[in-house]
Amino acid sequence: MKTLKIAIQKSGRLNEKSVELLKNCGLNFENYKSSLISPVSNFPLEILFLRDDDIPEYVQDGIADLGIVGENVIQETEVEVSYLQKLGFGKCSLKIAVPNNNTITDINQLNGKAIATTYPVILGKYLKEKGITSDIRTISGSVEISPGLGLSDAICDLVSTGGTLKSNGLMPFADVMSSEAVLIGSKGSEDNHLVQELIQRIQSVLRAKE
Ligand code: PRT
Ligand code: ZN
Repeated sequence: MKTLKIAIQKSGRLNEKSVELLKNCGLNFENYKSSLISPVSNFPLEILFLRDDDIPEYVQDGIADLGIVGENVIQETEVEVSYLQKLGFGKCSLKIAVPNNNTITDINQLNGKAIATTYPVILGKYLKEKGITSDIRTISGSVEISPGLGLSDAICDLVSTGGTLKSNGLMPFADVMSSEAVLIGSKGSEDNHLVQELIQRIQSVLRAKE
């Protein structure tokens, strides 16, 4: 029987909940922070610990059969994978936010404005649908400080509590997408009976939490 591989985040916001979910599925494995791969002793499965950004491609390319990652990362990387199950954690929304003292009241006023983001693909599609042409500035982090530094007129970033926007003098202006952690699989992985078995275990863990 072929051993399956599931990719989860090595460290960060989704790591703990991903590990907890798999443990609650009755899977026995060591959660060594230093190892990149952990065998499961009671199921033909190996766990790969990766940067979240790499998970969609690993799954698309079949290096991992399954992955747990935020929908935002999947959409941004534009991979072809199967969505198998929403997991109910890692919830957040991708929002456009503007400085509190702004004069923007209508989304069309973003025309010609500079928007800083780490999500240029999703933001680009959203603006195109609305017929808006903005100057999308892709930066790799600390997006929230960019309006204050005069680098952009607005930002597009993930928001959960809203505390980060607030402490940077920004207010949410438009919802681009909502996201949560999902289980994804390589195309066709859903036909594998071990994958089916895991999905069923995950679904009963989720049901027990309701
Ligand atoms: O190292 P690696 O590349 O694996 O991790 P990462 O640093 O890229 O991601 P990480 O661990 O920060 O987030 C992993 C996933 O968690 C994201 O892709 C989302 O799907 C999900 N998630 C849920 C969030 C948030 N909530 C969130 N609030 N990801 C990031 N944030 C950040 C946001 O970017 C902003 O800087 O938190 C800040 C805002 O939080 P609030 O609570 O102040 O609104
Ligand atoms: Zn990342």
